[in-house]
Amino acid sequence: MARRRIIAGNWKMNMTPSEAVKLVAELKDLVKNDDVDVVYCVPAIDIVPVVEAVKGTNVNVGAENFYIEDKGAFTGEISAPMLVDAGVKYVIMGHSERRDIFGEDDILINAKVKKAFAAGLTPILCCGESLALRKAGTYKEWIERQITWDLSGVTADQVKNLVIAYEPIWAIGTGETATADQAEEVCAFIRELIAKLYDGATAEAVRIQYGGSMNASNAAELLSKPNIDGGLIGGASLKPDFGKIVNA
Ligand code: 3PY
Repeated sequence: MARRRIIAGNWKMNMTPSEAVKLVAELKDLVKNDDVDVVYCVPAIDIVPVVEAVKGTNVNVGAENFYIEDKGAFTGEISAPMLVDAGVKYVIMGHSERRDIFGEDDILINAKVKKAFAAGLTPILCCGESLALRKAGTYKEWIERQITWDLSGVTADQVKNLVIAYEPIWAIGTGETATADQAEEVCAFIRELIAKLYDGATAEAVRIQYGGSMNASNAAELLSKPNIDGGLIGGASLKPDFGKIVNA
C-alpha cells in the first residue's frame, strides 16, 4: 500500500499568537491538498489559537515538545494529555536543537516516543548526524544507534504509525541541503533498519521525512525519491513557499 505523504512545518521559536493566526489565514488556500497530510508544529503558546484557526481546513496541529509526566511539579513543561485536550495530533521529538541545546538524550526521547503513543499522539521522531560524523563516514552507525535506542520497547504496530524525520545537522539552519541522493541513501537505510528491528510490513508502513533546509526549489526532487515520504520544514514553513512544498 502506498504511504501517504506528510509535510510538516516546524515553526521553532517563531510567531507570536497573533502572527500565527495571520500566517494560518495566509497559507489556508496554498496548502490545500487532499492527498497529503499537512501539519503545523507550533510553539506551545500558539497551539490553542492555531487549532482554532485551522478548523475546517486540511491542516493538523503538532507540538514541538512535551514532557513525559501527565502533571505535577514540572515548572515550564506541558504534558501529552494537555496537548491531546487542546486538539494536537503530532509531536516532534529528538530534534537536534533539543538534543544539542537542551541536552535531551536517547533515554528521554525513548520515553517520549512511548508516552506520545500511549496518549494518542503521533511522534515525529528526528534523527541525524553532525558534519564531523558525515565526514568520518560513520553517519549510518550513528543513526542506527539513535533509532535503536529511541524505539526500544516500542511495538511494531506503533512503529507503523510513526513518522521518522532524517535531519542531518549540517543541513539545519545552514542553508546547506543534503542532495536528493544523500537524503534517499539515509532514508532507505532507515527503512532497512526498521525491517531488521521489526519486519518488512512495518518498514513498508513507517513514514520517513527528510528535514534540513527543504524549500520550494529542492522539494520536488527530494520528494521524488522512493524512500522519502515527506518533509519536516524549518524556515520555509513560515512563508507562502510552504504551499509550494505541500504541492511539490
Ligand atoms: C530545518 O529545516 O531547519 C529543521 O530543523 C526542520 O525541523
